[in-house]
Amino acid sequence: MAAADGAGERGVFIALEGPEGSGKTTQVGLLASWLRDRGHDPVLTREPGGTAVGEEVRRVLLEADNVPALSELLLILAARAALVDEVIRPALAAGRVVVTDRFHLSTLAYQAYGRGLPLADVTAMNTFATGALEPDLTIVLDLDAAAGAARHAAAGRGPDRIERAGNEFHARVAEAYRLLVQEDDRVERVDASAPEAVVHDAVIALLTRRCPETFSQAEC
Ligand code: T5A
Repeated sequence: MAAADGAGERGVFIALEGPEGSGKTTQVGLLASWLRDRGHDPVLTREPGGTAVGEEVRRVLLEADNVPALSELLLILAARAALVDEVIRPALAAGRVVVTDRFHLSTLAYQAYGRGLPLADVTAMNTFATGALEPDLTIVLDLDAAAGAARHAAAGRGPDRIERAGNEFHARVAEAYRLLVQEDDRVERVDASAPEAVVHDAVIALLTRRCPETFSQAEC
């Protein structure tokens, strides 16, 4: 298998991305079942989170009253550095499939396009935090911000600090994802307004097309 960071033979790294309520957690679960049915033993993780440090950072990010934008970025990258070091790189080195619920595209969408931090600085700091590790394939679940918020409301889920950032902020985030899909050929879009099973089929179609060696016959 090809290594996105030039580290040699390794597993496959998949990121699911998208705005609030776009169905990432749901699709990670469906994808994990699909992978297990085919004999894989995937490593599943989420951001921020996935390590002891990361879960503490997640609590601060989602629950603290006031987190300045630059502090928010640095906290997210602190959590990501731990996740990459403790979970993702070891799993890839062991040849595992790693599926993460959010990764660096979230930081570009939320902290650069959403909060207004300089894109070049956010990109450079992310590269430093991850040692330039990037997913082999990122799938953006594309959904309008209002539709995602409506799903949360329907599920009776109260908003966390970032979800309370306002309609304009979340519209910028959703639009940023659409832009980011166009800028990187390792990023693909799926229409997340479709029913869960239809979205799942689209995710699998992308995986088998983009990573056929692992998921059907040829290479990622
Ligand atoms: N953050 C994170 C940053 O600002 N920068 C970063 O770099 C990173 C990594 C994380 C927060 O941190 C921010 C972004 C976030 O604000 P979180 O709780 O993990 O917080 O937030 P989300 O990742 O957005 O998780 P959500 O639970 O809000 O959304 P999901 O996972 O996209 O959606 P899911 O699967 O939980 O589904 C939401 C609801 O919709 C239903 C589900 O049943 C559920 O009720 N649903 C569907 N309904 C209809 N049709 C479908 N296709 C559906 N799929 C799911």
